[in-house]
Amino acid sequence: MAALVLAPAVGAAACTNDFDQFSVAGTGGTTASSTSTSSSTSSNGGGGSGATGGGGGSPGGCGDGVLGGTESCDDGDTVAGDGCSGSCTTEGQPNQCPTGVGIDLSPPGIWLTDSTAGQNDVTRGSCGGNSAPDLAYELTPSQSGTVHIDLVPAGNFDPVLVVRGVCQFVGGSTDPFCSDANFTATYPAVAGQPFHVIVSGFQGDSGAFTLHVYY
Ligand SMILES: [Ca+2]
Ligand SMILES: [Ca+2]
Repeated sequence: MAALVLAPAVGAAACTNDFDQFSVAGTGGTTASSTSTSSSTSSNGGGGSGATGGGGGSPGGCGDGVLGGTESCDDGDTVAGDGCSGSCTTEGQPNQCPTGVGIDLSPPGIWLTDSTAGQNDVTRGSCGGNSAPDLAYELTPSQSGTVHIDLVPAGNFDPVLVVRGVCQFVGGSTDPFCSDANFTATYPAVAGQPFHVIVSGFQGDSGAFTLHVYY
């Protein structure tokens, strides 16, 4: 079994500032499929496509792998029962633990957006998240490999991002990834072995976010 150590946990530092530099706008840039290495025209690589949260705009289709204006998730298909419904709404109950949401994680990955405001306080991370509402997503990888997790909080939300095998916090343990300051993580996914991505709040904070989990 692979060691659970991944990206260095940066959880130690208490964060004092709001993350004003994180804007929800413009998170769509990484989904482009091209990995062009060389001399292709730079006009293609731009990607400032305005997939900002509220507005909408063109990236609308459910199942196109881009989070559109009214979608709460997009996993690149319109198949139901895999964590993201055929109309791109999140399936399951991410405000419960250990149930969480059962998501079939297959390439390229899944976009999720939600808010912890008003949710249940169901778990926490080893670096924080006490007495804060949480949303917990259980993802089952279809294949082994490095999975990337990017969390972008909206507005002044001061989150805690946790990535680990189980939903519930195990007292005295240290999570493979837990941070209130660094919201980009990787996880060594093993096919068929579920893991959890948990969004909690620093010092009880709550708010909206966009989450991208991808290979
Ligand atoms: Ca979409
Ligand atoms: Ca689906």
